[in-house]
Amino acid sequence: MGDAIAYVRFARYAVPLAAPVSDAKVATGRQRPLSQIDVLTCEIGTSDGLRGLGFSYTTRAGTPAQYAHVREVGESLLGRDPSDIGKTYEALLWAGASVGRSGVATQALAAVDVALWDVKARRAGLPLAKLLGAYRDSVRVYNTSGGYLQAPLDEVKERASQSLAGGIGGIKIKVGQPDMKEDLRRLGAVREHLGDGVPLMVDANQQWDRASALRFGRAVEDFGLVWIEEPLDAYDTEGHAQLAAALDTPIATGEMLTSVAGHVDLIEARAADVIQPDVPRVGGITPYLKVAALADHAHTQVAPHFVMEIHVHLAAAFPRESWVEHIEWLAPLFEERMRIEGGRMAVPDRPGLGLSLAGRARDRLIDDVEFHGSGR
Ligand code: SMN
Ligand code: MG
Repeated sequence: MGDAIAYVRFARYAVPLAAPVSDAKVATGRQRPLSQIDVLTCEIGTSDGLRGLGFSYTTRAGTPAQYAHVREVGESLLGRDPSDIGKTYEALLWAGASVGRSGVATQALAAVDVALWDVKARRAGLPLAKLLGAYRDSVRVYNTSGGYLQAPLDEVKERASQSLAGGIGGIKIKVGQPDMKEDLRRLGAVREHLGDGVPLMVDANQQWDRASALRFGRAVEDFGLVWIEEPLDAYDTEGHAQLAAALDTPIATGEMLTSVAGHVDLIEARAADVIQPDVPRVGGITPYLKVAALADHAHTQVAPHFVMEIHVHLAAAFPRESWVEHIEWLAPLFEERMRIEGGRMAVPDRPGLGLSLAGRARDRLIDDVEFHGSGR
């Protein structure tokens, strides 16, 4: 007799940042500084006594809509075999077919999908990376959270030094300000501070036009950057392809895309050297694995965006070694801490994702709902 989903809880949390951060979207006046991350969690309990935890997130807006969506379609999880992830995902897609197969709808399903993968790996008694098939037991890790634009240069340098002293292997800083000279000044100073040997990336958060991106890219060819991230609008596939062909420095993008189809466009157009899918944004681990397989088939690198807690497993299970992104913002929600040493993040050796909700997460709770099966 198969196992069955007996309990589902959805909850939404607001996790404030220690201090607001600004990227280029703030510098160009398109967004306000980011002061919190909104998170949708999904907890699943099964009749075999297994548990699973998944989550999705948004910045600035969206989690209330995701929560409303799973409140409507989530009860239909009860009684389903938690091992049949693809079938269950499809059933939820059909239940919410009116709102489509991308964006808010599938970001909401991401929380469910991640929880189901967590159940599956826990049942096997394996870390998720091992269930999928790991190539390594740790992944190179770079820090982003110290390199935002509101931070004065001295603070960026200080945070970078702290990161490296704490075992982080690379540093990413934000660029894309209206005054490109200011970007180049900060980048030059950080490169000088770190020395040539430290892997360094920049992230323009989509704020250049094609000509500016090319100008910046040419100006920094000698910096040996690991990549230039989101130089252009996230949907400008052709512009990214032209830029990637024109520059030696690798181009990275993909964090904003909310469907497999969006990533297929990038991969087929050879628009990026490094594809950056994000499990919650792309709709879960199930669609992420499709993107990763297609990227690998096209000999393209994959460096997942944000949520290191999930992505360390997926990056460890990808044939080409790349990077995971160290951003500590979700730490208040979880009991466990990621282990970082020698420039690498260790894959947790606990079953599943190796995550549990911290008791103190209750302080960040906004709303929750539970569904209970009749029991068998
Ligand atoms: C970023 C965006 C959204 C959440 C976390 C981080 C950022 C990055 O653009 O790529 O680091
Ligand atoms: Mg980015």
